[in-house]
Amino acid sequence: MTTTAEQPGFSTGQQAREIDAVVVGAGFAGLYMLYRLRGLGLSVQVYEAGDGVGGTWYWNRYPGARVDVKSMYYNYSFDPELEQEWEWTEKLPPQPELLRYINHVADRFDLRKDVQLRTRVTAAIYDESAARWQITTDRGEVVSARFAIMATGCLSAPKMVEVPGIDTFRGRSFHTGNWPGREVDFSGRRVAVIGTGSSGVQVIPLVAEAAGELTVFQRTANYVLPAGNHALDPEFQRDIKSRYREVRKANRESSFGIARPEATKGALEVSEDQRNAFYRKVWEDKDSELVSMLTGFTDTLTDEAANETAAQFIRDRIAEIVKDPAVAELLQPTGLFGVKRPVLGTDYYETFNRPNVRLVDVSATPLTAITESGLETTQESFEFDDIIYATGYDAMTGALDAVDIRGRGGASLRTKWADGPVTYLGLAVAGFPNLFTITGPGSPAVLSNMMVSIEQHVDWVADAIEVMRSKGVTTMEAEGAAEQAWTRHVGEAGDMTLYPKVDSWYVGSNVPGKPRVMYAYIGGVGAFREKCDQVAADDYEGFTLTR
Ligand code: N01
Repeated sequence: MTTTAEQPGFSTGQQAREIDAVVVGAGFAGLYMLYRLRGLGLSVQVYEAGDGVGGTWYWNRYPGARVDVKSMYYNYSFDPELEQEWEWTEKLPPQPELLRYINHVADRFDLRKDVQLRTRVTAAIYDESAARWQITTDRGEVVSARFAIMATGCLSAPKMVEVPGIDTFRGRSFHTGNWPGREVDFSGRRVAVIGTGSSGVQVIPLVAEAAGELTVFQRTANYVLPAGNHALDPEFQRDIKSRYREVRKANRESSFGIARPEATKGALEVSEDQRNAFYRKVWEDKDSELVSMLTGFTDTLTDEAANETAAQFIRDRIAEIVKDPAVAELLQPTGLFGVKRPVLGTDYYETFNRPNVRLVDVSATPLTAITESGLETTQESFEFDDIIYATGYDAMTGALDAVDIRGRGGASLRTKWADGPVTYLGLAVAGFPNLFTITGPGSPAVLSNMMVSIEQHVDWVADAIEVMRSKGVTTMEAEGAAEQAWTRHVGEAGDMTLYPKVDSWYVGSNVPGKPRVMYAYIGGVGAFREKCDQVAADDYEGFTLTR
């Protein structure tokens, strides 16, 4: 909209590049934020570093990349026609289909005209006298916006290995989270994959099929459950579409953003046979969810002995699949199940039966260097044509830390978060008025179906901006006490579970020097939504609104 004096607190539209809102990132979050803000009549500029929209599904173009939440639940719910007209083809859609979907959304709602691609936001500086954000890009542009909305993604700042020599390697190097947009041919080549998280588990079987030799460098074995992916049954798709409102509501009110039958008993309250029958059903059922194994009993995520029953069931399956007992043993995780991100795989363990695949345990013999011709561990030198880094992300805070964000008094967000992120509801930060983080640290985000969390956060922010406008409010800012209390609550909720007991990116331990705290809120998307709605209903309790 062209902002006018009748709408107090908004730009007058007289200065070039004075706009209402900047949105950083054009993934699922950024595009929906644009859609909502445009619906309110705001002038919006979206900046996106990639040369296409899609966020995660633009960058993760590696072979085998696919989402591990069912297609029917991993899509936008905001437009009833969109959700009816789009036909999903698989239970777990592959990256190209997801990218087609998000491009379809961009075209269908004419979103591209406000998205500037190939542009990275480098700084966001708050100008207190004007109550506006000065946003600078790597193209040297500066815009002034009333609102700065960071839709930068939770897993979008790739992390490399911490050994010297990465730039010296003369072969081809890839990071799964920054994969080229062309097909990469591995036929007959000697390939290394470092990392066995979700990305490694997806890429390894497909590279193994093509490569001459594949060497997998594993530091921590992962619990990998069968994905059970299959072509989507048209009847199932029709059924969900016929009752989508009810399905969406149930997902929104659930814990993980995927409605599940409520568990009533602990794993140790039933007999071993009953327990194992449940685990086997989940393992074999092609309609299982990523969270099925976690949600069958009340205590899998809170009680070590209960957790161990699921862990042992999976170890036993690994031993059945992998023929070489020494390799099987290396692939069997020893830690807790499910509190490091659970992983779905297709033919993952079977891949280690192939004659061209070797597993190297880099917990026993750590990587020491990347060399011109390959890499070295404490025990051996390896030569490769290609190295694939499936080494993950500086999660939750990495993409925000990459921007120089300065609030009141020039205070830096990086400095404020030096001991771990402090936010109110993962949405806002004291000292940073009118800056919102979509699925920011301290929100359920990565501990949920991301689509449910993204839509909830975007809707909350858009609704708040609408209320501000109707009441003539210029700035909305989290109060220090509210964010301290919320951040404490996020930590305490984590402490009631087994999550903090395990090294993982959920607690920041994958990045050397990163503060060890709980980066996401485990209280569940249903409870979190209620809290956010309550805050709004109570005149934005915990926020200071300035006229
Ligand atoms: O990253 P990760 P990812 N030396 O951090 C290893 C989402 N996702 O990209 O476990 C040796 O999980 C590291 O070892 P360790 C999903 O939320 C979803 O796989 O730290 N190894 C680990 O094995 C997921 O959780 C989908 O000991 C090193 C691996 O690299 C998140 O993204 C698909 C090392 C990193 O695993 C991140 O997944 C893909 C070193 N120096 C991703 N540094 C789906 O929807 C790291 N490692 C299916």
